[in-house]
Amino acid sequence: MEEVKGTLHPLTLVLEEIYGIFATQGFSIATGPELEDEWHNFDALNVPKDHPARDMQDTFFIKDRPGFVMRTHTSPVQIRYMENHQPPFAIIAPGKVFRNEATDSTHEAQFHQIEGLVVGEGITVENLKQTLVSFFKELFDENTEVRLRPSFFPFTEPSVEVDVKVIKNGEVKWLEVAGAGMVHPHVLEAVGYDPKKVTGFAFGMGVDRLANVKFGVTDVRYFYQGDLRLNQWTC
Ligand code: 2U9
Repeated sequence: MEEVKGTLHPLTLVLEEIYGIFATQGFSIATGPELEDEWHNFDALNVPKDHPARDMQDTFFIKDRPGFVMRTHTSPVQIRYMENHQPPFAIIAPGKVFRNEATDSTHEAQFHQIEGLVVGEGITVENLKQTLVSFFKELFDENTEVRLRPSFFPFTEPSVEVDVKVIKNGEVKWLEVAGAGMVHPHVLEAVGYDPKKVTGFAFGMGVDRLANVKFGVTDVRYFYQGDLRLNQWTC
């Protein structure tokens, strides 16, 4: 029988590479609970009570624990961090997140995110842009071009969507790889900071999606099926 050698999971490989890149930029790693209260997951992040993300169709609510949800992003980790630390700081928050939605090749009910948060005096959108450009050049290659497009998120203002340019079979394609923005003043106020004194930027990206792009895995669901054929993409 052919010998099958194990490797680290593609998500682990991508995550470890990402940690390395952000470590050289001075970020430390913060983690937190997967079961969250609605205040840390939504209210503190300026997500309105009637926002569709709070709908039963999008979020896993916990029957036995009213007021608790499976976190829909790793942003509550950063709310908890800010409750216990004063600026300046630079952190990344990696981890599993949960969405109550139908699955297909680009969507899973659980996936991994990595978010980043930098808060201090005089932090600007230029700092955000430079951080993301350096990051994607390091993760993909030095010639990677990065494009920011205006967008909207409740927790950032202004907000942008981040695309990287890839050339596949001679064809130019812009792929969306992250969302980002300047932290909304309401979010800074929610943790007791004074938005007149400090500003911050934040970004978020789907790790499964980055692993797709990096290794050419065509379906995010493969990451959770324990199929050893995943090896062929990463060896
Ligand atoms: C705090 C304040 C703001 C994190 C951000 C995004 C934009 C974003 C998506 C990317 C793909 C989620 O995995 S995904 O579906 N994320 O577009 N995330 S800004 O903003 C924060 C985080 C924490 C305290």
